Amino acid sequence: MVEKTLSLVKPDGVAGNHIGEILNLYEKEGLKIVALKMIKINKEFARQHYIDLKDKPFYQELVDFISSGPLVAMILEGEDAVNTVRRVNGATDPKEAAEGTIRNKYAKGKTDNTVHGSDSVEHAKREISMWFPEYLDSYLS
Ligand code: YYY
Ligand code: MG
Repeated sequence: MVEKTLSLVKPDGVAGNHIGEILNLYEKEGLKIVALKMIKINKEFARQHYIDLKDKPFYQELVDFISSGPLVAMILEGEDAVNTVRRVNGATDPKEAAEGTIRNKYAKGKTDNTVHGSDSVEHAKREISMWFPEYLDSYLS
């Protein structure tokens, strides 16, 4: 099924000059970048993005990290986009990320792991409406 998903190049990926390579990896998989922006989010927005993890011991550290500097947010569209992005991103812990995945190449740790990808079509819809309200207004209404 053709789906949309949300991907983030997290602050470590931006600081490390990996934006171009990451976009290239997604495009090489046949995914279309249909919306794209660089922003720095505040802590309240970060808490909302990761609300499902609010009871985890690493929640505060995660919120601090994702709001620590500019990041790149995008909507990717394509066949099986949710799973495709998660496969290209690699496992959450870079030590477990397969060869050639973004996290294998660039991620330093479990928190500063370079990229985010929505984990389901349902969550992708929620995340897209949070990160790209203007996209929903202009393209999908
Ligand atoms: O979807 P994914 O990003 O691969 O992992 P999640 O389990 O949704 O966790 C979100 C985010 O939380 C992860 O990308 C890094 C951070 N995190 C962490 O800092 N420490 C952990 N033990 C697990 C996850
Ligand atoms: Mg997740």
